[in-house]
Amino acid sequence: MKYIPLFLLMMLILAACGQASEDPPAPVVEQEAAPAQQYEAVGVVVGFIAEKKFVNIRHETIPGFMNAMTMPFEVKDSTLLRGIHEGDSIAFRFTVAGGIQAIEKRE
Ligand SMILES: [Cu+2]
Repeated sequence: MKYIPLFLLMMLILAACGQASEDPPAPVVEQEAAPAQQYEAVGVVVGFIAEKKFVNIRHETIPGFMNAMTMPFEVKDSTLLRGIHEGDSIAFRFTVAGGIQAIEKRE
């Protein structure tokens, strides 16, 4: 009965293969960086801080981000604040890490 050991060996190999294939696949690492989430908001300019590197804004509720409040926002580039004055109603777009990316007066 020489075929029995061979049969058992085959079973062992198959079992080993089966075991290997049950290992969870290696996680796929997402290499593409997601673009930073941008938020749109409206508010009123309350003041400027540190040579217009920051603008204090009384902003309305920003859906999915925060309730209405007055807070300073960093500005990507102080030239964005040209023509923007205290008391202006504004619409602006920002990212959490990059600050205000665009700002404009509202009618
Ligand atoms: Cu806020």
